[in-house]
Amino acid sequence: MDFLAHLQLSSSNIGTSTGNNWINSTGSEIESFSPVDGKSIGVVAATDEAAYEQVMQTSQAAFEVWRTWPAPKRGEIVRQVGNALSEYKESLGKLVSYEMGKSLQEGLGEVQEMIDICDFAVGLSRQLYGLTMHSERPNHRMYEQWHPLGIVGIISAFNFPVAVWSWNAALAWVCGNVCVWKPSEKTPLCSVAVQKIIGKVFAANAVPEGVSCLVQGDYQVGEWLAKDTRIPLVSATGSTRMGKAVNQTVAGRLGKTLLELGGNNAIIISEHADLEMALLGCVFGAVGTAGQRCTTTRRLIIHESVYDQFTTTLIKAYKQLRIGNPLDASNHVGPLIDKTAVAQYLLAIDQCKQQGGRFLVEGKVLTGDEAYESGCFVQPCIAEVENSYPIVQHETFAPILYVMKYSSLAEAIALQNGVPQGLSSSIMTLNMREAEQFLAVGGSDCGIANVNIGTSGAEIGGAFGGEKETGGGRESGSDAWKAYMRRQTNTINWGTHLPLAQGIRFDI
Ligand code: UN1
Repeated sequence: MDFLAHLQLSSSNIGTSTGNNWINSTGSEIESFSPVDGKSIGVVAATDEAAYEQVMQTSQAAFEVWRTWPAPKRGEIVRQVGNALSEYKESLGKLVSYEMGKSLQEGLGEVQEMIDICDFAVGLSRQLYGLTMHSERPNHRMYEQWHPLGIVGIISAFNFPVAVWSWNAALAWVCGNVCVWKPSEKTPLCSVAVQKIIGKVFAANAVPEGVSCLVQGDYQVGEWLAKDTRIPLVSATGSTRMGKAVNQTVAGRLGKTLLELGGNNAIIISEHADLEMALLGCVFGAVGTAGQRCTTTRRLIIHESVYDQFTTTLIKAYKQLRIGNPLDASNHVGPLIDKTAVAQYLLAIDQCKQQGGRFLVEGKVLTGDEAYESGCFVQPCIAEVENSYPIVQHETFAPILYVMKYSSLAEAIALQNGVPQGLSSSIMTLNMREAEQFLAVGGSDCGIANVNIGTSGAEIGGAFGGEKETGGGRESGSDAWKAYMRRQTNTINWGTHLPLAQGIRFDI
């Protein structure tokens, strides 16, 4: 495991940091076990209240300085962060794969996503544009400008232990904010490794201590962030249940949230689809990251005329999947994150059967091979269902793919939309009218709607997020940066009179 040494990780790590200072904490030990081999990778201490307070005070002071740095200068720091991540791409990708369990290809892809968002943020640092307006009054000028918010709290999930944080941090920083990151307690070492990489860049550029902070812990530390009135924006990625709790707490103090929660993403396979291409998109979407992306393909809605043909090839493809150590590049699928996730997978399969589901590829926990010793490897499975089954309406973070038939496109779209979540969606079709109908008003109700592409694997350049129980937030590309800033409208009178708007007369 030379990547651990390269990333300066040891068996015991301090987990709380304000950049280059690592703060001792008496919080309980969080031990990170690899789902790949079940071995302990290392421990970090959870952040206790005193360490949290130190982090908050340091980041508050850092904001006063950082916000005065010109945005392109902040962008220059982010450019260097991107370069440093490129240097460490191999090691960090391996750590992501080893601590989280996704395939090495996907681990490397996750680090690439961090590098990409840094590039994007560098450009953005010269483009935080406001509009100018025409005043109704003579000799007046109106415009709007964007100011940073302050401390951005970032709560990230285990499934993208580094990339989703970087979408938030890279944008937040160029906008002039400072960040306090609480990673998932299931993947603390990825966050420590990233913080160390950043720390070097920050030290070389005399970035104030506190611009990038790290705290560790479970939902309780998340609650501290949600309650803390010093944090104007909390960006949270995770389950809908977690997001609702964060949202209620932050809304209770009229703070802002940016939520990226559960998905229940479907691909519609039309009778006009290129079925070979569709197959690849469906399989990668369903089994990539072992079904633990929020963009994972959970449902296939297949036209009745191609249903038998498509499910037959799908079953064949599932039989060819190589499941095993994700660091071995020849494997397609790694383990689930832990045994709790395995239990949830088994429970969902049980419930699916009870509710009437018929399995085309049976699910099971894999055993009998040394490679499966951690107990976290499961067989990706496929079940024929009705969309209305409670289990199909629910996001189970595991490789369980539900398939169903449709006869008209309107019906397919209704099925696609007929779940509480609204993150990602796709249609596989070569028929232009169908594609456009899927994208038009009355089509997909999701934040992401693709044509001839699966539901996962979005590029950083677009705004990422979804509707309904997905939480409504938008991160990453497009104009998602606006969530990290406050808008100020300025009206300037450069004339010699004080005319009032709306023609009101007020003479004294
Ligand atoms: C997530 O699962 O939380 O679109 C994020 C994708 C990735 C990001 C997923 N770029 O699948």
